[in-house]
Amino acid sequence: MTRISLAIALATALSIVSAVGPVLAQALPPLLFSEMDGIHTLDDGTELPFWGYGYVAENEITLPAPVLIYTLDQNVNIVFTNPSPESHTIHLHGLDVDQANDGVPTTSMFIPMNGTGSYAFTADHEGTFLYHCHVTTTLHLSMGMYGMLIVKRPDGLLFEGGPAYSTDVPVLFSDLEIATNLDPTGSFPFHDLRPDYFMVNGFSGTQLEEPEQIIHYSSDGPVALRIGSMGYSRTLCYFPPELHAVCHMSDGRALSAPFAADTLTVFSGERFTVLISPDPGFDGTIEAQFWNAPDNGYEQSQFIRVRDEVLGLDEAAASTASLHPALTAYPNPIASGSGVRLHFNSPNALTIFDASGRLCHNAPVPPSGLDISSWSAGHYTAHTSSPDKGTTAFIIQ
Ligand SMILES: [Cu+2]
Repeated sequence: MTRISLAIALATALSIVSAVGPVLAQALPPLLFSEMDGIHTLDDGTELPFWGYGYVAENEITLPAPVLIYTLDQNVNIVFTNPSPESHTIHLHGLDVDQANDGVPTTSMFIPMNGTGSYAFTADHEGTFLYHCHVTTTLHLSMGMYGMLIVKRPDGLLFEGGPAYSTDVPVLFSDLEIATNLDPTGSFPFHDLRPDYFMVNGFSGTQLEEPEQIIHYSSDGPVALRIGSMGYSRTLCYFPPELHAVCHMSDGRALSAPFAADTLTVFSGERFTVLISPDPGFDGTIEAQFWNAPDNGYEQSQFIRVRDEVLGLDEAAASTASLHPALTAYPNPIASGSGVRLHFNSPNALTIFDASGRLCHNAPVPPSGLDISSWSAGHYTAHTSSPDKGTTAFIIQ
């Protein structure tokens, strides 16, 4: 591919990517630098120090780092300078690069203070990948040195012989522990790290309701969610049935059998590519539940809004339930005692009966879902109050 055609292909890919969703613009060429003096503002106004990467051209580090987007078979050379007071690297997580360019410092190189290095590789597999610093990894990762890397095909297919789609939206989960970021030189047992903040692309709470964080979709085709985690928490995603979510790729490879996903568990370092084909007029959320690693306890949920672009940036649908009166439970079936919570696509009160006709629930279901951990295995039916009068069945296994 000539330099000009490559530039056109990249520009086309980037304009597609930037059409919707939380995407950071890509500067070319990818000259990256790192610093250790970032300040990240959280949803509650808290400002926490972080370490990170940024584009040299923008002279600013971000949390997470810029999304790096390459085209399949592109020869990539990431030039990385480090004016910060400690050594850092760029580890290309999940990419099959050679050892010298892998960013594991002891087997490739450190980039010391005021040093510059480069990481060269051919982007020979399409998929969703990550990058992060590999120096004292637990600490440098906790401090914020991570980002997403996407390799796209120029033909608009997700992978060779795979489905076509319209747009890419990165969805990177991560978390922050206040104590670590305030005192990175303190001694923290990382196996017991208990994050205080849980983020999607660096944002949480009402920040995710900002127009630029909302995934706007059109009738052009499915949206590819590039899901990854760089957090210490386990993240459990809930996809409402109106999204018709199908997981096609895992850890940078196509799945031999795509599966319809109403839930997806994402551990640190994992990546999934999920296509969503939302119903027209949909305006709802994907819930991301964060569960801590030390005792697998539920911590918090973040909500990623998905909205039909015909509804505009600020105009919410009057009611998703009125647009989609068919009541649905998700996930369904659901495992008892799994800690997973049951959701419904209705804000109305529900009455739920078990197979013997016993009343099990009669109230609205909270946005965090219904705790069914103490419910017996079996078949249940749920009925909405007016105005929908919808009914659905679900199974607890
Ligand atoms: Cu580092």
